[in-house]
Amino acid sequence: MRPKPATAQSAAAAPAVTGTPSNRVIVVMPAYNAARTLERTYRDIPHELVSKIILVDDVSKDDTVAVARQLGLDVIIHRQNLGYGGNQKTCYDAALEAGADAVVMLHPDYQYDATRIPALVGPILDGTKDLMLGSRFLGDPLAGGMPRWKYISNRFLTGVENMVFGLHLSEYHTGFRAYSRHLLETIPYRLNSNDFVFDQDLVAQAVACGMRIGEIAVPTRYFEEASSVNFRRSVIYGLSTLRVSVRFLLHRMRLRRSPKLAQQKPTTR
Ligand SMILES: Nc1nc2c(ncn2[C@@H]2O[C@H](COP(=O)(O)OP(=O)(O)O)[C@@H](O)[C@H]2O)c(=O)[nH]1
Ligand SMILES: [Mg+2]
Repeated sequence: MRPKPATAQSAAAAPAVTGTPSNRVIVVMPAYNAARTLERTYRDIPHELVSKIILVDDVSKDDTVAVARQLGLDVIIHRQNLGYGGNQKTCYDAALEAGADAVVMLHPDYQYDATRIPALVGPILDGTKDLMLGSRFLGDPLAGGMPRWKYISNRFLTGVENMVFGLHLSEYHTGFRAYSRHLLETIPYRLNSNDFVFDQDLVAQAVACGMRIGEIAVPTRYFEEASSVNFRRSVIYGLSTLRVSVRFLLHRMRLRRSPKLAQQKPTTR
């Protein structure tokens, strides 16, 4: 059947600027207490490239939801706080449901430079990559205010993960990422941790499922509202990251199969 030509009326009903239907870019924001930084983050998004912005609120104690609604975002509210990983599960379910071809995860705390979205998502849209990471370590993270102890632990964990995954990435601990629909439909991200280590679970799954991974340089920005992860949480995160690496090795060596690292049954695409 030939597509109906757009009428003036249907064109008027369409959102002002969207990605083309075959290149639907959806930005997801896992949010927790982001009221003070959300608008700034939103303003930097290249809206001409993005079809939809979905914010999932993890029971914030501030006005995150009110600000998000004022900005016209699609807002989903958790009934209880699930944590950073649990929040992302809702984000990706919603983005797939909304027909995303590429999904960008952007923290609403203004920590990452949203003007870099076109460079980040480009290799997904042209079909050359399935996972893109915005790396602060291709620039100068210390000059951007990254605390020295975070810098050192990031370097150490990245070295371990490069060895285990057989890759040469400059960092795995960025919260600025883009995914292809194919990746999100293939890896069982619902089985991942609800905590911060979700991001590392996801990279291990991407490698185990043969996804193509790339990175671009992004600036580092640290300031008061940009990070809630204190030393104790970081130690837990570091140990959990090492556990992800061990699980991956055991799976690869066929010593202990992990359901997390197996592909999902393909859905109809
Ligand atoms: N701390 C925390 N952050 C959450 C939660 N759900 C979603 N987030 C979001 O996750 C992002 C990362 O958290 P953040 O404290 O900035 O971590 P860091 O920048 O890696 O030190 C923020 O943008 C939060 O808005 C949650 O339950 N707890
Ligand atoms: Mg942050």
